[in-house]
Amino acid sequence: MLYIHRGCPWAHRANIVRSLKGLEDVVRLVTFNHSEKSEGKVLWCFEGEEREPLYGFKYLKDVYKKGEPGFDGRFTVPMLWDTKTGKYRLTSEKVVVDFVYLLIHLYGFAFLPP
Ligand SMILES: N[C@@H](CCC(=O)N[C@@H](CS)C(=O)NCC(=O)O)C(=O)O
Repeated sequence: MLYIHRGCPWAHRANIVRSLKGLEDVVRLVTFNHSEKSEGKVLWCFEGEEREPLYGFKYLKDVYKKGEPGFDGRFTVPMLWDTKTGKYRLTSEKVVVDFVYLLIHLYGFAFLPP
């Protein structure tokens, strides 16, 4: 599962890789369209009644905390969530590389040039 926010260029980068590699059916996309601030942190979230499809959360922070209950860092996007293990991959500058290598690890895909 790839969590992004519409306004984040790094998140778009991860999503572009997802599309270029034809992984739309393997990695579901969840797009947050809203944000709030709380205690100096950005909280990516849905507006209104919309909820994230795996657990019904409104906030991305709750997915982070599901993976690591004591997590106290930034709740950044893009965030790649491994639905099999219930762990996430933090993203930083290595997001695309992590993304591709995680998929190779999980699914044994070989990414070769066309
Ligand atoms: N290169 C960044 C990409 C991730 C990032 O900073 N994303 C922004 C949105 S464009 C974010 O989630 N910010 C929330 C925050 O800093 O709390 C990193 O090193 O983590």
